[in-house]
Amino acid sequence: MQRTLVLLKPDAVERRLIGQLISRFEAKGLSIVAMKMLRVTPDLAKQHYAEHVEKPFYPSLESFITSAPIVAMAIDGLEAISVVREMLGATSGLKAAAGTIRGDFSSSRQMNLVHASDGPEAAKRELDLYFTADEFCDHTSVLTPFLRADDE
Ligand code: FUP
Repeated sequence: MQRTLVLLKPDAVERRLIGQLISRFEAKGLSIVAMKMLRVTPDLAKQHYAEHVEKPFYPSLESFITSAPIVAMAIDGLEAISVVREMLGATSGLKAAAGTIRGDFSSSRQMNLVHASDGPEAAKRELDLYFTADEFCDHTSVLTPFLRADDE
């Protein structure tokens, strides 16, 4: 079982897509175990995108990610980190495969709607940026026996 951080970015909120996007993760059988709406500050943006802060595109990226509220979620599931990344598709909506979130809803490299952690270390670091330990609502759905076999 893995836990990953998912952000529905300002474009998702402004375009009124958060319901459709959350539905995709629910339909897949993943579990949302924490969720909040917040405004990313420039300071949080610099922490979140630490690896990109020195890059030429960073000022534009920070301007975008702080431009409107976001929805942050912690999502649990088997292999959740790679499963969610596959659901997002390639970084640019212009390159992302049809059927992925970015492929279906985005035509941009920057306004690509959703962020998700790209590995276990990033997931831990990013979850700590957005949530405190008492904000995770761990639970086992009564539907679990219909979502996967005991030995999966
Ligand atoms: P991803 O892991 O798919 O979110 O993509 P990256 O970590 O490579 O990039 C982080 C964010 O920077 C992406 F959401 C897109 C954005 N970006 C730009 O805005 N301009 C660029 O030239 C490259 C990335």
